[in-house]
Amino acid sequence: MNIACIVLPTYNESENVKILLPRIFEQADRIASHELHMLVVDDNSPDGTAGVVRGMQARFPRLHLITGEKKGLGAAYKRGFAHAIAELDPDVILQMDADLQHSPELLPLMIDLLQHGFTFVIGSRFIFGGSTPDFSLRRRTMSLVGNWLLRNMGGLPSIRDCTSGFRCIKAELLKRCDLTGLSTKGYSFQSSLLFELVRNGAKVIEVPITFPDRVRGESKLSFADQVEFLFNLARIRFRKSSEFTRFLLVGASGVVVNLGLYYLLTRLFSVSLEIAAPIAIEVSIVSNFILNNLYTFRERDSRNSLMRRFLYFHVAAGVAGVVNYSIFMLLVKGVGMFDMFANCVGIAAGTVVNYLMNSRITWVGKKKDGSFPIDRRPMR
Ligand SMILES: Nc1nc2c(ncn2[C@@H]2O[C@H](COP(=O)(O)OP(=O)(O)OP(=O)(O)O)[C@@H](O)[C@H]2O)c(=O)[nH]1
Ligand SMILES: [Mg+2]
Repeated sequence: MNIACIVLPTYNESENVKILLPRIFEQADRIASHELHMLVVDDNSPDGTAGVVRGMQARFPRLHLITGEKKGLGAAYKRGFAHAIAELDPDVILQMDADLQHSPELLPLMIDLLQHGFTFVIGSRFIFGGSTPDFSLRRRTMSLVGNWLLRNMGGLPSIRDCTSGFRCIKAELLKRCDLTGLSTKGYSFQSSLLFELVRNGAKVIEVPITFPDRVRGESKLSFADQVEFLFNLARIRFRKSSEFTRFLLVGASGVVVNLGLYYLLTRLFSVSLEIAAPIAIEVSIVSNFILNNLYTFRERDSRNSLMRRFLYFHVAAGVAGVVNYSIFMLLVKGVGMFDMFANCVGIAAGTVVNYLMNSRITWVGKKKDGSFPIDRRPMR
């Protein structure tokens, strides 16, 4: 019989696993198509979670355990997936939290949906019927904003819950994915994995879930995880975008043009710096435009005329400059960040805004071969 394996990462969940594991195995009889196995990936929890799991293995022969060093949720999942695939050869792999926030009663439905043509089922808090009854306004807002960013920046317009940790995946789809480069932290791992699955052709369906607060044990998601999530967003988006790589190269050439011309004008032609600087800026914008048109977006069949593209490119450069400056000031004055570091963050944010405006407005359109650029791809 085919095997479905739940990979369950745990850190200090001894109280929860005592209750959760029997509830999960109760569902096994309701799953006719698969033999249900469970792999607990415990990171040497100081509260003795692994010992509790070992104590239950005699009662549940399909309960497996691996232990290791704590390196983050994503690292635990990567180890768990690799172990499950190598040792159990399942055809379905599930992700679930150990803190009773995910209801085991949904497992049969999720596995069943894979028998109907879907390859990736998401337990979703944000579709009709799903809910987060105990979320504070702050957490609900952060979750919705995070998901909105992922959908809109990442080109996943139709997935409502991109960070859910309750998922059911066809093993052959997961095996096609390259997990090595994915982030190792909580939210970032979940969203990076989702992108990788979609990129590898996942047929996605979301089912509504209720996500109550955890009652026992402590949440492991920190503020740092949330900050990393934002950085990771840009990383996911641009990881495999050759257009973005070319855009960065052109941007770098613009810096050389700007500095070189400024040097020539001020040093060789004795032009005052008030005049030399704007000339250098405008010439570098024009040279960037020409290169982006001929090189970066050469595969695009842009809907806009050359004149309009030229105009929009200037607007994008202006907006990016304002974003760069605003973030720089906010970080230096508001947060007290070291100015050189704040400037780097400002430049990075300005570059991303600049790229997205040019990709989505200036050179908007399908590629010449009829395919969609990565950030305009429809989902289903
Ligand atoms: N093995 C392992 N498991 C982890 C690690 N971090 C979190 N987990 C587990 O991952 C699951 C989700 O973590 P939580 O802290 O509950 O995250 P969350 O459910 O999004 O957040 P809360 O709603 O605040 O609980 C739980 O089962 C944790 O025990 C880790 O570093 N290693
Ligand atoms: Mg939790």
